[in-house]
Amino acid sequence: MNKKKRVYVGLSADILHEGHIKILKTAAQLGDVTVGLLTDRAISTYKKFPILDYKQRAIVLKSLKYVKNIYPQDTLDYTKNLKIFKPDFLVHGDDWKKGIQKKTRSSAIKTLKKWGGKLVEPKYTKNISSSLIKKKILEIGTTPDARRTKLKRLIYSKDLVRIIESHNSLTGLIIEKLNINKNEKYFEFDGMWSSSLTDSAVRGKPDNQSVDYSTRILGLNEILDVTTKPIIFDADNGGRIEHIPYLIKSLDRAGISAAVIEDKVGLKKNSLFSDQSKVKQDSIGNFCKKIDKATKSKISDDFLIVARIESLILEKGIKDALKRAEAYSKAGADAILIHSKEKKPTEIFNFARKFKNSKYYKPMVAVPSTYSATREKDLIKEGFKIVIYANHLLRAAYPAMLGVAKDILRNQRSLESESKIVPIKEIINLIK
Ligand code: SPV
Ligand code: MG
Repeated sequence: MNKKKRVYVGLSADILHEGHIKILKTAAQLGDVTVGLLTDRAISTYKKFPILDYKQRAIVLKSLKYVKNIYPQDTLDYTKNLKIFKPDFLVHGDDWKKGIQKKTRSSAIKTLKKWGGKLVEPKYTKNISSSLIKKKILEIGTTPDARRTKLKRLIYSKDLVRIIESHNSLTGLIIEKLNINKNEKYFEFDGMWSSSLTDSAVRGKPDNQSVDYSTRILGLNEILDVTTKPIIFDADNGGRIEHIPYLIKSLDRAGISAAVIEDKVGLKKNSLFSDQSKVKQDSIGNFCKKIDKATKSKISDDFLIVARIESLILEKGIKDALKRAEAYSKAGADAILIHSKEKKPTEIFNFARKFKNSKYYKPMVAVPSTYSATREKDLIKEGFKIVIYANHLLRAAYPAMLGVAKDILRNQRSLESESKIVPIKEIINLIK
């Protein structure tokens, strides 16, 4: 056994299990082991976001007798780190011969060849994997602290945090569980938007704060019961300044990650209505006081206050939006949501280009409801950090329900609707 040999092992090691130990033991028998520890960003490109952050995972690994060094691996691809360490051996479980990591394996083999490095592939340990354990953890649930902090971690480690509206537990479960692989990349929704519009619509009420915060938070609790992903709460204009501390504390305590507060006053009207003539925007001074109050009401540092600017909705122009963004940022907002109801993203992109270079820059949030042709890659290019698909699951459900209800009326039976609805078995299996 030559202890001088260099051995490289790429790991996520979010939940350390016997499969990892087997690999590390094999690696340590070959030489000095450097673990290329995948960063949160690297992990998010091919599987679920890690429960433990990079630092926490590094501490655990460092204490193992098989591990000599730890080095960050910031892509799923090994090439960069292999070139740095030029290991004699790369050790990886043989599970990567199939699936999303197949290409990564081929490029690692090609790179190793350059200096005669060898790939060692211990047999994959069956019936144990982080993904399996995570599935079990989902069944147990999460803590408010772990859920709340996730949004901040996602903002730091992903190019774009992808959020979609959830108006009940069932939509929450879809968001929680759905993921796809496309072009060797992993895609999922990172969290949920608690929308005032859809929260009101499912209760048959207009989006004008007829549904009060307490009712909405009760609904949120049901979503919290069955999911672990972060939630962003649409707080409208936050209500009266005197009430803000109670709202923020309730949300924060429940494990919600952020509250979006918009700079409008008076009777609330949804921003996507074409007639905004009676809608008033708050003064900068007044709204800054609200932001300041909200910021000071946080219990946890990880809870984020997002200031939502309605200048473009109210046709006040980019200059006004920018002035407000800087003021709100100075007042303590953690992020800025710039809203628009244009068909094209031109105005929010013009805003973003300027705000990106401001010394008061904060992460920007986009809500592409009307400019839906805009791709996520373009939002990333313009510097947005969060995208919110604000109402899409309700908009999907409503026509589907209406169509089937109509068909049953027309046919006086439900047979003709069978092809449009899922078998009862699927619903039973969905919720076990
Ligand atoms: C919501 O979803 O309730 C929002 C976004 O606030 S919008 O409907 O575009 O105003
Ligand atoms: Mg709303």
